[in-house]
Amino acid sequence: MSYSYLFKYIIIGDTGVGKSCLLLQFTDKRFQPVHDLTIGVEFGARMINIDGKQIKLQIWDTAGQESFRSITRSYYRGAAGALLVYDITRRETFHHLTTWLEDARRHSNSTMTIMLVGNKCDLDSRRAVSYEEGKKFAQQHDLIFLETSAKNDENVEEAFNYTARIIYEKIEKNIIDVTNEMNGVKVGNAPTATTNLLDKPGNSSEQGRGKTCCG
Ligand SMILES: Nc1nc2c(ncn2[C@@H]2O[C@H](COP(=O)(O)OP(=O)(O)OP(=O)(O)O)[C@@H](O)[C@H]2O)c(=O)[nH]1
Ligand SMILES: [Mg+2]
Repeated sequence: MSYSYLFKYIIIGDTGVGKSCLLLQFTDKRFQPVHDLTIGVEFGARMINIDGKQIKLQIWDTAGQESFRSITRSYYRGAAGALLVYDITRRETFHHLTTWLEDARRHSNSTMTIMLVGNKCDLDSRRAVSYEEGKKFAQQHDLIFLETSAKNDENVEEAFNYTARIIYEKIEKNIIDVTNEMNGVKVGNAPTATTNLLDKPGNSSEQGRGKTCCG
């Protein structure tokens, strides 16, 4: 399957916030109720469609546990997009965003697009961080923002797609230099417009998940 562009993403945030579940919902349309702790880094991929162009998303799902932090750092470089995730029911995961952001900014390229994701919005009765607080933090730090539920598949597509659209617009405006692969974008060989038949999970042979190093 050819694509016009390949975008590399990284998913970061504290352990247990739902990073792997967001990826699983996006690639496989499934929810995993048990915390299957990520060791090192896992990998997922899916095709999406923007303005009639096939875009392949290659997504690195990192381990939130502190002991894996140095492995995570080596994945920032070469990412075009990052999903920075916290859990709306656990306030400490929101507090730690500043540290995550410092790490992301220090180790990534300057054009990386960061989407702030407040996950588990289905657990509204246990909410510890308001929507407004999330939104304000995003505005202060120049991030895009969405609340999601990996469980109920709310805003999951949007989180990945919205990030891709911003990256796509940065390419169109020459803000991202696509000749430098360290910017997390690869130009493919699909010159013509395609239908969006493949813009669905489960329909693409390019889709997949896997495990990589565990340091
Ligand atoms: N209610 C609810 N639970 C969720 C949601 N997303 C994830 N969970 C649960 O939260 C737990 C942790 O999810 P994971 O996706 O494994 O968390 P993670 O961020 O990948 O954690 P690490 O791999 O340790 O960094 C699991 O028990 C999930 O079922 C959600 O949107 N709503
Ligand atoms: Mg995980």
